[in-house]
Amino acid sequence: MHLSALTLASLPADIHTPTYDRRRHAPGVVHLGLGAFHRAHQAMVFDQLLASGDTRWGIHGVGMTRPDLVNQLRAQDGLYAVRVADGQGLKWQVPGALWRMSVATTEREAVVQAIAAPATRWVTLTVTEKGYTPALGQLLLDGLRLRQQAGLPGITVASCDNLQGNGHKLQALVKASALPDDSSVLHWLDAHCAFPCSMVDRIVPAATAEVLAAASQALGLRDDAALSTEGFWEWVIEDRLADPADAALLQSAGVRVTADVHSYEETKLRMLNGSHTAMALMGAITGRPFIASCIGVSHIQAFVHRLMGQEVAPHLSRTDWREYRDALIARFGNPYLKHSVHQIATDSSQKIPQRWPPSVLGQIECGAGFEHHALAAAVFVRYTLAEDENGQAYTLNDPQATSLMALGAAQRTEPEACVRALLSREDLWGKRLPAHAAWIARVVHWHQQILQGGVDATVQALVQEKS
Ligand code: CS2
Repeated sequence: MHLSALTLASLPADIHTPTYDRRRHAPGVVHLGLGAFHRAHQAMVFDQLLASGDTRWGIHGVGMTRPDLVNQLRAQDGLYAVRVADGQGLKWQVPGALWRMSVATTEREAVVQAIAAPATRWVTLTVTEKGYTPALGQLLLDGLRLRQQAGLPGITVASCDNLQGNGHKLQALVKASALPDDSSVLHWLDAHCAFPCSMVDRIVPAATAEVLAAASQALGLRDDAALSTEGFWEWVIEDRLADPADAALLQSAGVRVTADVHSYEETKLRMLNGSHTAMALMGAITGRPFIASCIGVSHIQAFVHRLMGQEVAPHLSRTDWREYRDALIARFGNPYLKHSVHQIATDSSQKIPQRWPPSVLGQIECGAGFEHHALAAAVFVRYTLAEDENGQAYTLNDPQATSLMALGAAQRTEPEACVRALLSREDLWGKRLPAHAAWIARVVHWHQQILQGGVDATVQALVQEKS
């Protein structure tokens, strides 16, 4: 038997389940990008608000392309279990905020109508870095225009993707979709809708067979949509909401609503996500499957510690970075999170621009070293070979895979030219680094070391150098 509305009552008493009515009200939130992250993060915040008696936080979840997850969730009435586990303990919970589901590619009209529905007050997005396309802008604009035409109130449209200034990017994308004679919708967007920037954080790996098995053990029911996450979560959102009263509500559920999201965004992107990408690429090449297997290796841990402390931290506006760094190292080591390095290495070409170059440029500006980032960049070059150090092939899952692999293949015969070609790409490194001779020279150096001695020996050599 599956987890569903019918079987919910049969769950063991220690599993927290929704007690509020999930059928009587229309959803107040449309979420675009119904992946693992949203279900174990924001959906659990909205679950808390629903549990407090506020019926406006049910979610219409939208899968952007693939129907499989939406189909599984439909078969389970939007219910799924989340294992929250780390050094502090382990518990299972079934959040109940997901009320409706659609797939954007095949049910676009339903999504537009959901955005335009009178009960909708928020649209939240986790569509990944590569999701910010004109098609997304058009989808949102079509729904928002219907609201304007119907005389409905404006809404909050909150990008929650790992992009710096994500709210500004989304607002610009939506506005760019409007035609020149659409000026009335543009005025309405400015006057009535809010596009706050937002930083979200919780490590939520794609579910594994082990998690699904643990779920059926804990629930006594089959759950094809179960997830595993850590206890830690953070949501920082700019205090620019269409309904200003939402700020206090979100705060009551543990969300930080502030004028200064920027400092949280930059810290998280460069420390957490920057380290993640470096470890993921190292893991892919050395054959270590999970982030926990990478951080468990002393020289990789030392590398990440130094990357954050020496090259990232000096350019952050947040002063509590030491605590943040140490907490991150513990989070990366969480043995319950089987966070696949290949999952994080996915779309590296879209992730690197936010995660690494800002710190390198910061170091260059103050005349300081950037060896850790240069080594990470060299690891990325080696990664484009699509074969680990044991000769095992892997897939580059990236919108730029074809061009990256075409450039990367040359490293077998002409390594330096290959590094130079990959470092010349402004889509990855921005405008300044491709012209920075010292940066290129250091990446070339570390890449040579990697090809000669392997990733582990190279990382070891760097962390043994005096800091
Ligand atoms: C990861 C993130 O896959 C990735 O690129 O770095 O998903 C990371 O786990 C989250 O941002 C943590 O909040």
